[in-house]
Amino acid sequence: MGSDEGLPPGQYVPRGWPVLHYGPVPKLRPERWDLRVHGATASGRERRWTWPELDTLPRAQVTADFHCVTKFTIPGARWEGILATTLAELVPPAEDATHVMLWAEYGYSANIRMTDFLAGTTLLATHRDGERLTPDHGAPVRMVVPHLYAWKSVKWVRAIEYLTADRRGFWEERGYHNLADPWREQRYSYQEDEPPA
Ligand SMILES: Nc1nc2c(c(=O)[nH]1)N[C@H]1C(S)=C(S)[C@@H](COP(=O)(O)O)O[C@H]1N2
Ligand SMILES: [Mo]
Repeated sequence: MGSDEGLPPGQYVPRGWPVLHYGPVPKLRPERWDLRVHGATASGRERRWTWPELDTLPRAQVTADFHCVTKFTIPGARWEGILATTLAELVPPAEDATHVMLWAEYGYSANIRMTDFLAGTTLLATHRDGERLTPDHGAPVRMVVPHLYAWKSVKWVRAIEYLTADRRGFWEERGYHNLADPWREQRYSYQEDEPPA
C-alpha cells in the first residue's frame, strides 16, 4: 500500500481497480438500449437517446479520485464521457427539482442532490484512462459522481430521474448514508442523526 496522504479519512490505494457491485453484470442489448432523462423536467416531457444518438453528444474529460465506502480509493482516474451539466442543458430540470435518482439496469438506483448532479465533475462515463469501460465496470455507460462515495456512481445507467423531493436509492435504503461525502466519512445512515462535527 502506498501513502494515504491526501485521501479522505480511512481510505487506502489498492492494487489494480477492484470490481464491486450487487448482482450480475447485465447483458448489453444495443438495439434495445436507451438512456432516458425524465421526471421533473422543465418542459414536462422526457428525452431519450438510443446508443448511436448518445454518441453525438458533446464530450469532456474529468480527472478525479474514486472513493469506495469499503475503503479503497482509485487515485487520479481520467474519465471521459458526457457531463451531467450537458444533459441538464439539453433537458433542463424544472425549477423545483431538488434531487436526481440515477437508475441502472435491474433497478439499482442511487439518489444525489441536484447540486451534486450539476457539480461540473459529475458525468456519464464511457471511458476510463483512455479505454472504453469493460462490462464489469459499467459499460456501455456509467455515472461517475467523484466527490461522493462510489455507490452513487451507478454502473449500467439507463435513466436519470429529476425529483422534486428526496427519495432514497438502493443502498441508501439499506443502511448507507443519504449524502455520502467521503471527506466527512458519511458512510452509514445512523450518522445522519449525529450533529455535524
Ligand atoms: N448498477 C450498479 N452500479 C454500481 C453498483 C452496483 O451494485 N450496481 N455498485 C457501486 C459500488 S458500491 C461501487 S464501489 C462502484 C464500483 O465501481 P467499479 O466496479 O467500477 O470499481 O460501483 C457502484 N455502482
Ligand atoms: Mo462501493
